[in-house]
Amino acid sequence: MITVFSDKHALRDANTELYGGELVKPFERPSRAQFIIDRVRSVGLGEIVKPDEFGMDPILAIHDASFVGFLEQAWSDWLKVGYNGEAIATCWPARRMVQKAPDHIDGKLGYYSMACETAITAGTWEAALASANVALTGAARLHSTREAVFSLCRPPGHHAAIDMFGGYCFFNNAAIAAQHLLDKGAERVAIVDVDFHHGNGTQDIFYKRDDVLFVSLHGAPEDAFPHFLGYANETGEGSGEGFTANYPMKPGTQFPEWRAALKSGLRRVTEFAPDALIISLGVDTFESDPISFFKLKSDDFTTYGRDIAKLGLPTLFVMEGGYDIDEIGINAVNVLQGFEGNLGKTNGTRSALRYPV
Ligand code: SP5
Ligand code: ZN
Repeated sequence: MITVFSDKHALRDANTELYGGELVKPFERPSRAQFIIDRVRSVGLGEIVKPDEFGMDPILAIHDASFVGFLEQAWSDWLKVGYNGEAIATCWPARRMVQKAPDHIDGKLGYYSMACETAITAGTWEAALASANVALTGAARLHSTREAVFSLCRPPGHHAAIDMFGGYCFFNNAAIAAQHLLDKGAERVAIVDVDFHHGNGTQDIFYKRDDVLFVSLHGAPEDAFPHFLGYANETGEGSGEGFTANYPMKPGTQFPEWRAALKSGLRRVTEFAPDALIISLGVDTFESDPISFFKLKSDDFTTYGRDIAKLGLPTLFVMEGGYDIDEIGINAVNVLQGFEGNLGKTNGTRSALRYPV
């Protein structure tokens, strides 16, 4: 399997995350991607390629132009005000307040964010752009080769909504990749989000659409971030009704229950009959992840990679979360090896996509 990777991820290196009332070194840090790429190399997963540049159009196909403009300017706006720390939101347009972007950076940060653990810093814009290009390059390669691709995105993307950043995410890499496949001729794309956290951003983006099926397995909103989306009764709206499926699970959930939810979600994918499958690959479901509460073991990642391969669909893996950094490379690459191991030589991803090139 080819891996798409950019060194520019390292430009996203914040010093602060608000966690438990303290400003700590962020869980989402550059060494995450380093451990994963090291593992890709050490197991010989396949060729590693750099991303191509796609410009702003595929990002603007998903995100509001005003939000993208805000992200581009946020760090310099923050510096202009004369603050010393990293750019963190402190107030939001909450219930019964005016939903309008103000002029001051303090207000803009609140207007364009869904959480405040995520600081904007000097290299954030460039790294987020490179991450989107990693996803787009993966989508383009999947389209032209029909072989599974691993887009080693960092920063992650699935909490980024049409006009909000947060949850360590700025651009929704998986959504941008899905739209790119549709624009290249795919009729339907399925996204299965196996990150521990609910993919609120991806759900938001496709909630009213019937050309993208969104399936998410995650810690239940009662107990887990992002807390305000991801209930089982959220199933889509308008023509999107029935094209969102949520599987919230309780603290302490072990692999058998998680795998049953995955199999149910994968049946939904099969019924949808997509031209391509995107996996939002977070490995924060691991038993010793520091911020999550599922109990998957390293071998379980291999097992579910195999389950995904059984669908026989052209598949793009897009990296999301995972914060047990010592094990992140093993767990992420186990999914990919499980996927490949089940395919043999004449596998589904090598069969033709059903739409013309
Ligand atoms: C991409 C991704 O995985 N983003 C996750 C963002 C989580 N940010 C907020 C975390 C709050 C964690 N509270 C957990 C308490 C555990 N003791
Ligand atoms: Zn996560």
